[in-house]
Amino acid sequence: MTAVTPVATGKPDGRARAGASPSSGRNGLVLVNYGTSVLVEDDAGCLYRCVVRRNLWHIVSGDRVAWESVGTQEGIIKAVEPRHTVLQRADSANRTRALAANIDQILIVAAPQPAHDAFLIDRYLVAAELTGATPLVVINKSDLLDPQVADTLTDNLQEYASIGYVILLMSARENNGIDMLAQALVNRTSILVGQSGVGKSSLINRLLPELDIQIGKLSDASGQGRHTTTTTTLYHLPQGGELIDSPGVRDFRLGETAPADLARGFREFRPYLGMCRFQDCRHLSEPDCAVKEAMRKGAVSERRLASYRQLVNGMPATGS
Ligand SMILES: Nc1nc2c(ncn2[C@@H]2O[C@H](COP(=O)(O)OP(=O)(O)OP(=O)(O)O)[C@@H](O)[C@H]2O)c(=O)[nH]1
Ligand SMILES: [Mg+2]
Ligand SMILES: [Zn+2]
Repeated sequence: MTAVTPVATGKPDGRARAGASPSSGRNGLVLVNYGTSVLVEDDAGCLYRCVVRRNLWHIVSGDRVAWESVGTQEGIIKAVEPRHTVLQRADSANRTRALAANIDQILIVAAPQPAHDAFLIDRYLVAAELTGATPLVVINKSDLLDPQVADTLTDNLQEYASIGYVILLMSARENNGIDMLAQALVNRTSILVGQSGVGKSSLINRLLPELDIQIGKLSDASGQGRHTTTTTTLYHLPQGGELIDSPGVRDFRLGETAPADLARGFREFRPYLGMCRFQDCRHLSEPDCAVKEAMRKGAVSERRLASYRQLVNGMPATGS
């Protein structure tokens, strides 16, 4: 018999409770996917390790599932409910894989260290826009903001703020800005994404102090003592709402996306879409392009248009 992994839920007792009496046809929420099995929480807050058949291997944290119990703390997944949103990425073979489901907000975490990557932030913003989740840009490690780094970071942040994205500046280390983050999470399902080492798990530790997730050590040259997150895990927040921690990424590839959809993913382009000379304008080098004209007038940033073009050019040929 497989033991149920003890995952703190952020509920008062903070521990997995033993399963109720076996019955069939139950509903539940997927907290963690381990590959061939998942950790499911039923409506009473009890945790079960459930086997996943091959045809359902794509289920992820945040999925609502129908399952059947086998024994007291185990089960089998029968079906997955339709998702209202899904965050997905493409692997190196361009196959799309879901990362988390039914999320309302995507918290894109960046920091002065490791150096932020505006193109990566742009790709997450597009993914959020296209699935219908609200993106928030979270800048952690504000305690490390020296004037040099602050300049480029501030330029990028102003760009995002000017097109309507919410930016939250905080320090998990100094416990600054955490209340503001907590408020933004109430009664919503949110996921933390971003590069490895930006402090995603450290933020969860601040929000759920009883959890004590082991966190990574960026400066540990030996590589020992690193606790980089390896599984995507859903936690319940004490004030209501769910927060999903995810492993850090070096790269985040969008799945195959048509240029028209990519353009919609850049929210500041929207007023100009449909106004180009050609109906199927891809806003690359076509004449009389309204998006390019908007850039000339300063309404669209040159850097964001370059990001969009890099995405269009990087898509497989069938994506056009
Ligand atoms: N100076 C400073 N360091 C921080 C802050 N937040 C986290 N760190 C440090 O940054 C390192 C990485 O933190 P993690 O929370 O493990 O980062 P992560 O984003 O979860 O990393 P992955 O799990 O690999 O994706 C640790 O050494 C933390 O102590 C902060 O606000 N300021
Ligand atoms: Mg982590
Ligand atoms: Zn155009």
